[in-house]
Amino acid sequence: MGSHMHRFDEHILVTRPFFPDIEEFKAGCEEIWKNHWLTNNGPVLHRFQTELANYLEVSEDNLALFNNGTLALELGYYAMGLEGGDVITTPFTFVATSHALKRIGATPIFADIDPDTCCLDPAKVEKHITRRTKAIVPVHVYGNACDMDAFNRLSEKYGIPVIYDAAHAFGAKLPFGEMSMFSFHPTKLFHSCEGGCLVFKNAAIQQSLFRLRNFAIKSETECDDIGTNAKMNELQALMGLCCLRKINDLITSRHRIAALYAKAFADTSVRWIGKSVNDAYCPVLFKTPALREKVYNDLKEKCNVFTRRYFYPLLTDYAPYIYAKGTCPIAEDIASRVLTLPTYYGLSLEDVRAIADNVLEIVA
Ligand code: T4K
Repeated sequence: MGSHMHRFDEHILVTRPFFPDIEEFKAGCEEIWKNHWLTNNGPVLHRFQTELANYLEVSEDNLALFNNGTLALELGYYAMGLEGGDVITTPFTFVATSHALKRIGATPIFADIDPDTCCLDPAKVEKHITRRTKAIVPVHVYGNACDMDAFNRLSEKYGIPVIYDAAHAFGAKLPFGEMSMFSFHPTKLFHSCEGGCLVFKNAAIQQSLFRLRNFAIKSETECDDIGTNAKMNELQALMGLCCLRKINDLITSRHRIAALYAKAFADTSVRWIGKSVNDAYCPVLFKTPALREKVYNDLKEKCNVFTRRYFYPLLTDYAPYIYAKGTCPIAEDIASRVLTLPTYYGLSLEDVRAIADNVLEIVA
């Protein structure tokens, strides 16, 4: 172990969920206890929906809440009629982006990414558009904004919708496209224990989304489609409401941490690739895959710091998508060299500095 490396007494994980003030949460629980209502469209869910719509500056008619981001995506894709079609998307993402497509019987077609943003490259997408293409699904990876103008142009030119997996982009205030999905998983900068939300242009699909998340039950005696159970419950909604009150602090702390990493890695061999609007993640790129592995392992074993290789392996290395292996060389290269460093509300700047110094010591 290098003489200057710092070993943390308590382990540092890549992220840690935010816990709101417990008294505030307890007060909300008391209300839920009085209401005697736990799920299925309860009053707290409605309040969360209203406050979220205000925060996102959309009408409540253009938003729907779900019990997690994956089911939000699945039902969003389904409501947009993507089943049976091809959908052009990125392999450099969490598996949920494509799993949700496969689960409704759509076929993910993978196009390569832009090495600067790590997001789907619109120029690469165009080559894959055929008569079977039903949509484009880019991901704002790490909260880095996709080239939305270029995707808009493709959408208009070919008459196909763009649906953003914005799981990482809450608080980034980016345009929503035809539809955007936000994940409220506790590893995200904003959360509701588990949860997810869709924001969509066409308010007419809201009712079908509401039905689909409740088994597609239409009335006590009618069920007209194959829906699922994707309802957000009252405790999730309460957690969301409590976290929303702290959203500005949550984002500010992410910005401070990212700025410090960026400064520490400036003019070094470690490339800071955070171009994120909300600094949800802190990704860096190493010169070689071997160096990335060394940093990942040394941080874990010698420093008690547990980073993550988001997103490695690439989706096209996983069994369901192996048919596309080797088709996206830029994504493959970045997946083999990237590492996301710890960031969360409550991580001290002193600790960030020590983590960055450890990284620099390991690569020296
Ligand atoms: N699209 C994209 C682009 C996504 O990134 C995601 C989710 C989705 C769609 C789907 O949205 P959701 O259905 O999840 O709402 C984690 C999350 O489980 C997943 O939500 C997230 N992306 C993905 C990027 O990260 P893992 O397998 O890395 O989770 P895990 O359990 O290893 O946790 C990560 C770190 O956080 C660990 O160091 C432990 C720590 N942790 C985690 C939890 C849950 C805690 O300290 N406390 C906790 O309560 O997937």
